[in-house]
Amino acid sequence: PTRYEVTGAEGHRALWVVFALMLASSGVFAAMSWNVPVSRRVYHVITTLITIIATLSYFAMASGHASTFSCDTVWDQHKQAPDMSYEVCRQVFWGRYVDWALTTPLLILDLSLLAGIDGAHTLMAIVADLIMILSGLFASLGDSGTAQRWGWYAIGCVSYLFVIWHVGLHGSRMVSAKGSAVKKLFSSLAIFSLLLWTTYPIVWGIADGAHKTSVDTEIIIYSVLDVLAKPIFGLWLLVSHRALADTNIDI
Ligand code: RET
Repeated sequence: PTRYEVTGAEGHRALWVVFALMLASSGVFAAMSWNVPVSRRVYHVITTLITIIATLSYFAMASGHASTFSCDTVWDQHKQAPDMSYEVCRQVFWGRYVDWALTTPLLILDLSLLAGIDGAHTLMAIVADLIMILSGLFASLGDSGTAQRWGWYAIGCVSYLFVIWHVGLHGSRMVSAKGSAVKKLFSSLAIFSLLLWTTYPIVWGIADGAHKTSVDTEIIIYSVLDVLAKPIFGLWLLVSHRALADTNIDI
C-alpha cells in the first residue's frame, strides 16, 4: 500500500497568497526604479528580477505544477514480513529549487555589488551557491536510500559555508572602502540574510529530510521565509538606496 503526503487547502492558499505578494512587489520595485537614473538602477533591476522569478515559481506551484513525489519504503518494526512494508510518497516541489537556483545568485549579486566585492569572489560565491541549491534538489528527489539524501544535504551545507565566507567575511572587509553609511547598510542586510538563509537548511532537515511536518506546514514556513528573503529584503535595500543617494552617497 502507498500513503501519499500532499498539499492541503491551507498550503494551497498560502501558495496563492505568496504568488500575489511577489507579483505586487515586482510592480512596486519596477515603479521605484522610474525616478532613479538608468545608470543607478542596477539594484532595482536585480531585485525586481528576483520577485518576478518568484512570482512565476509560485504560480507554477499554486496551479499544480512543479512538483513530484519522493517515495520511501517503510518496514514494520522488525523487518520480518515483507508484506508488512508500505510506501510513503511525499510531494516535493522541485519548482522551489528552480526559483532558488536563479534568485539566490541574484541576491548574492545585490550584496556583492553593495559591498564592492570583486568579480572573482562574487563568481566563487555564486558557484558555491548553485552547488548548494542543486545539492538540495538532489537531496529532495532522492528516494529510499536515506544515506544518499543526507549525503547531498551535507554537500549543500559545506557549499553554504563557502557562500558565507565569500559574501559575509570577504564582503565585510571590502565594504570598509565604501564609507560608514554603506558599511552599516551592508552589515545589517548581511546579518539579516545570514540568519534567514540559515533557517532554510534547518527547515529542510526537519520537513523534507526527516518528514516531521506536514506538506502544508512546510509550505507555510517556506512562504514566510521567502517573503522575508525577497520582498522585505528588496524593499529594505531599495528604500535605503534612495536615502543614501539623496545624501549623495554613491552606492
Ligand atoms: C538547502 C538544502 C541543502 C543544504 C542547504 C540548503 C540551503 C538553502 C538556502 C536557501 C535560500 C533560499 C532563499 C530563497 C529566497 O527566497 C538547499 C535547503 C544549505 C540557503 C534565500
